[in-house]
Amino acid sequence: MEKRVVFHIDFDYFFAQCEELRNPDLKTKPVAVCVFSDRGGDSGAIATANYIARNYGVKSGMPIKFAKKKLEKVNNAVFLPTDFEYYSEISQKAMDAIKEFADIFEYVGRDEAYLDVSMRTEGSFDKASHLAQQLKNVVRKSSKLSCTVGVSSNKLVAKIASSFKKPDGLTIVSPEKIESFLDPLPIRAIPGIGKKTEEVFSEMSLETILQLKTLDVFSLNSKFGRKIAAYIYNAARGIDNEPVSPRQEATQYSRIVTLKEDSKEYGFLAKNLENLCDEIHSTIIADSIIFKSVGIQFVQSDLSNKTKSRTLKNPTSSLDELKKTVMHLLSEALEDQQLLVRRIGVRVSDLSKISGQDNITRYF
Ligand code: DGT
Ligand code: CA
Ligand code: CA
Repeated sequence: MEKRVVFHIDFDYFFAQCEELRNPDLKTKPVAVCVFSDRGGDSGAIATANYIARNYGVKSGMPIKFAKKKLEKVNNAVFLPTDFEYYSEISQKAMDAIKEFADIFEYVGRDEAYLDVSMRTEGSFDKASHLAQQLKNVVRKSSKLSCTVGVSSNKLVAKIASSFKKPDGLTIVSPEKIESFLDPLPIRAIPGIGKKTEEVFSEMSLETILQLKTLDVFSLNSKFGRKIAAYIYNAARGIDNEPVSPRQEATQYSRIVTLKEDSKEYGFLAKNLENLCDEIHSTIIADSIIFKSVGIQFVQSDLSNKTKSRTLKNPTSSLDELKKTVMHLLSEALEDQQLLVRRIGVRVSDLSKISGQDNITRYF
């Protein structure tokens, strides 16, 4: 078997970076993205903040009131509500670009993914380092996002490496460097070890991973139980055999855009849908996918949704057929249209791989 090479990608200050993307003026200001609770006022928590706001002590999970206090004396601080749909749109674009770099792509969440690149790098960390740099450039070009990449021979160390230097970081830990990389790190650098577990070790005067390694598996067992103990014991030694397992964000491909202006005019909507069809089509071709269902979606001026869909006679990857179906659905949807359309989307589903071109590293 080839040596494994694994990337962990994490988008920097993700929600806040997305907000900066659509409003570049924010880049020079402290920005906090807030999940306002339905109790109104400032009740709720900070989802994330850009690095300027972090410098003032604003953190994910912190009550909005605390964050406002921290930024009290800063007159240009900006507090924004979340817009998950928009963040997903950005994420999807970036993930589509990222997938192209993987032998096996594992979607973890909107701002995170693992890539197995063992085959294409032939197990070489030199090649991996170039590939990772290239990937960062492509993400920057295609979606204007900065991300941080960790590279190692397993998922665990790749993940730890990606949180080592942020934002816009790239940390490469080749197998022979794993030990010297991990040893000086604080124990909480191990994913899953939170405040509480850290305290247990603190009470034993254990602060670093090097110190953690002085505990034998039996003492760990008695403190945490067999399963967690085994995880911690192995993690401290950089051992992780978990494969990167092919996982996509969904069993469908979809694209949605916010229209330049609200509208219910066939021509204008058709033009937008056509672009979306082109975009979707290029990704399904790249992934050797055929689809059997096509749908369109309106988000209307009152934010309500309207969808239309159709199942085709046979699975296809034809752009013409996609467009023709979408235009039929559009006419159908506009028949009794009252409200203006604010956002419009296309989706294809009922997917399968084009037979004969199956690529074992990617499936649904
Ligand atoms: P970083 O450190 O540059 O990766 O910053 P983020 O903001 O990307 O942090 P990350 O990767 O832990 O989380 C990704 C997104 O998940 C983040 O932009 C907002 C959301 N998120 C993270 N922590 C919290 C939280 O405590 N509460 C809520 N509501 N959302 C969170
Ligand atoms: Ca992140
Ligand atoms: Ca993350």
